[in-house]
Amino acid sequence: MTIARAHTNIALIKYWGKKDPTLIIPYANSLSLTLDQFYTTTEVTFADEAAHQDEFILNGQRLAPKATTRLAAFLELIRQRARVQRYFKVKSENHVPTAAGLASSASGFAALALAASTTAGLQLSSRDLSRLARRGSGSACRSIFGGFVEWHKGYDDQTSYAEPLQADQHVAMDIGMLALIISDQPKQISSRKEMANTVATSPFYDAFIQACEQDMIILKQAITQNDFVTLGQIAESNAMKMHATTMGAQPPFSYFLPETIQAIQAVQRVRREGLDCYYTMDAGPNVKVIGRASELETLQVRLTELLPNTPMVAARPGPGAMLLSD
Ligand code: 2P0
Repeated sequence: MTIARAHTNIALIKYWGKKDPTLIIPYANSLSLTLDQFYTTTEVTFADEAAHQDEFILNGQRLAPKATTRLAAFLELIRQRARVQRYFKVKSENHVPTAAGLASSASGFAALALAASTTAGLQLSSRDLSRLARRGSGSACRSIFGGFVEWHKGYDDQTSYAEPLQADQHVAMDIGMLALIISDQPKQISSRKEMANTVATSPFYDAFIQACEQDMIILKQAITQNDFVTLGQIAESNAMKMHATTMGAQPPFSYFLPETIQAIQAVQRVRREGLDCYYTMDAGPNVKVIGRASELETLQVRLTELLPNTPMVAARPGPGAMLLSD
């Protein structure tokens, strides 16, 4: 039995849009921070010889076959590479604090890539594991690594993978995040669907991709120079540019809820009061606040005064995917 664990990651430069939807090759490089508080633990074994499909148990619940198409296609890819015929039994637990409503496809596919490829007898380098995880979900390729991670868009299956920034660079930064739980409801439109529609219809999309290139240069410089303020400013700006693309799409769409705006205004207010903090958002209404790890508790106390009904979870940089047992 193989057990693997992978942590989720939050992008500071967002991945939004696929050049190749089959191979999941993005239009731009992205850069994320892997977090310690949210992770998936996945156990994989071979099913009995007689089994005629893969079996998935998520958080103790067996998934219906129609909910497993994407997972089964991913395992099929591993079977082909390893030249094995046997189906798999997969048991997965998402350790995301109750009602967090945070995306789990990144940690989920990263943990599954490691556990299933190990079970199948593939001994992949971290880079090849990252390439494999990418085929399950784009952001999963970044969860193979800890700390600050860049996904190089590349141009084909071989050249599109994630890579950690130098370990000494990420240890130097005093950084953490507060996840503000605005809503725990399933998202209205999946990121996969909305990013495809944005690429196809939004006149702002090209401008976003160009901005990502510039933002990436400045952000990487900020990490190297341990410049927290510039990092926060760029992350905030990049996230809002991503969300602007969906408003320009046809039909226009936004992941914002009224409470999202209130949370953003609270972050802006705390910043005016003198505590450095910045917001970012992914394909949902929740707000992640980037703060200094050493000031995270103070930040949480002040934001809780301003947003008393919003649960918050504090997280710090987390590790890459790991085997717990093989
Ligand atoms: C990111 N997001 O960089 C961006 C920002 C959401 C907003 O990666 O279709 O679940 O499986 O490749 O990885 C969410 O997209 O999409 C995502 P697929 P994924 O974190």
